[in-house]
Amino acid sequence: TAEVMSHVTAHFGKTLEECREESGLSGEIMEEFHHFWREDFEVVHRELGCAIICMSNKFQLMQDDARMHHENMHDYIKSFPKGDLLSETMVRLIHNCEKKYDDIDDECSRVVKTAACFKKDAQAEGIAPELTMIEAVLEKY
Ligand code: BOM
Repeated sequence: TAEVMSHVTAHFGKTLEECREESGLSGEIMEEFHHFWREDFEVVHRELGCAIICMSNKFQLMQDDARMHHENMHDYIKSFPKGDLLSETMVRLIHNCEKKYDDIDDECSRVVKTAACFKKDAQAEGIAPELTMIEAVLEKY
């Protein structure tokens, strides 16, 4: 659900600042992580892919090959209120997108493509959060 996704985004997004340097993601490209969900934010920069890898590694959500760690991602989403309602859908959507870009060798480029695909599919499934929903839960984390 979009409500659960707002919690996941707020929590995951807290690690962005720790990952700015190594990913090279400037504030010009992305000011705050939850802007990921803005309709007018384009998920296209390679640096964002590098940042998502760095952020995911804070919670062991990726394997060594920068592909999703299914079990850990499942458990991570389930750790949020009503997370069990979202975990299976989210793992399925991400994995489906991951497969589409399997031929891209550069990890940061592959992850940003996968993330853009995931954003689009999450919007289509009605589980993309509104910015106001995320802002309402930011203070919890
Ligand atoms: O193959 C790489 C798999 C990783 C793709 C990442 C998709 C999601 C990243 C952007 C969206 C974030 C929203 C909430 C937190 C997800 C953990």
